[in-house]
Amino acid sequence: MTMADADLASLVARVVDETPAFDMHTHLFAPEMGSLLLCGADEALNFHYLVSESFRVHHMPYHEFWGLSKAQRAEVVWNSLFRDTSPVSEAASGVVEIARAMGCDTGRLTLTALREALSDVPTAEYISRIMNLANVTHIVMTNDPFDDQETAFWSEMGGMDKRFLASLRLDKLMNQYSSVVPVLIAKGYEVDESLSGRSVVELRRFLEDCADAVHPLYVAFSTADDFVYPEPDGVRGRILKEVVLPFCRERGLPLSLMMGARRQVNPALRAAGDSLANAPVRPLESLCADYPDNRFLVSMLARENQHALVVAARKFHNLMPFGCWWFVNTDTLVEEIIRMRLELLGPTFIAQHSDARVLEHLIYKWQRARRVLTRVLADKYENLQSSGWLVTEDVIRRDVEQLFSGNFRQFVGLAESSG
Ligand code: HDL
Ligand code: ZN
Repeated sequence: MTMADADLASLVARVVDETPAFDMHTHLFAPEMGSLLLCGADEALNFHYLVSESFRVHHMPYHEFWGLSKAQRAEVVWNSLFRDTSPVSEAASGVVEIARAMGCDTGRLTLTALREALSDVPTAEYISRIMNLANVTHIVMTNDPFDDQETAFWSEMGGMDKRFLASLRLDKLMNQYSSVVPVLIAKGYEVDESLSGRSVVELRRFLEDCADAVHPLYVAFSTADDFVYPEPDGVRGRILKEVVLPFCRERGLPLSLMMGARRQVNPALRAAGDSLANAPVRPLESLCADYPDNRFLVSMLARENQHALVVAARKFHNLMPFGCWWFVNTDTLVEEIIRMRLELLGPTFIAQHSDARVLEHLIYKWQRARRVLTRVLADKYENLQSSGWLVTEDVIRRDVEQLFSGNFRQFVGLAESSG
């Protein structure tokens, strides 16, 4: 029995809202990792997306802005984006959505009210409150083996909040190898810049030791538009071929390639200084073809690359597109990307990740993702139903569960029952 379009749309909305998400890429950390887990109004207003947008309003000299305290910078951002202009950007409107979800009167929102409504201390209860509001069951961290502040906690990872899971992020190893050689040597690994002698064996041991410490769900690194494969003589190409790919295959870990991030275009903006690049997809196709027993989680930063990525995923089932990353995580582009993927892949990809840097980001990033996915899925199911296909609540729930968690869990080999 077919449903009226309006009934179908509200059913899709309810199922999408009710379906928990597995947030497979964030910059959040387990509460046991202390100040690494950011939360509260001042952290939210110091989010680098807002910092860069605020400079377009206040035009302060960079050194003057960075010379302020975090609270003072939050005030500058607040005045620029919420007092002197309207918070219509993705990141600024997200703060309003966070405030509303946390009980503020957003019709007359003030910085004081926002500071009172959010907590600067990520207690277990506060974390649960935020995760429940976002309907997120698990959070995958971005774990950098070359960040001493973070690795200081690695020996205690086993006893941490089980909702926080690890990924092993290798940007420095893959993109700045010569700079980490002395660090690796100091850690007791016999490596050199030319990858001679025992370097390959020792880099493999380094990865094994990292994985034994954090038990990552996947390994990841980002590239700009410079990713070349095969690159038999290049350092990154050799580390990829001789160390990372065999390590991932034998350990059963997908490799996540996050392509098109051009770092520090404006260093004066610090974390906000990165931009994007139009990255080639052909090297990725060759990689997937040459390594059918490796699995690749891929997100691309440039809008221009999204279509080619989806078509590549049609060619290689060991390629799993994920999320709408960073500069394409806007309503317009998320809708475009989700439609493109559904129309070319069906519900066989990972719909979204939050990339949250501040705990409360989970609220608006997932609220936003659910709103767009509801719009797109309702449209697709209406089309299906108009062709006589039976669309039921069970069918919708199965598809949304796959998009929000199942496709990721199956791709990384995580059993459904693991919490
Ligand atoms: O490289 C990455 O994982 C990116 O997500 C960067 O961390 C970026 O600064 C970011 O936070 N994007 O949302
Ligand atoms: Zn990220």
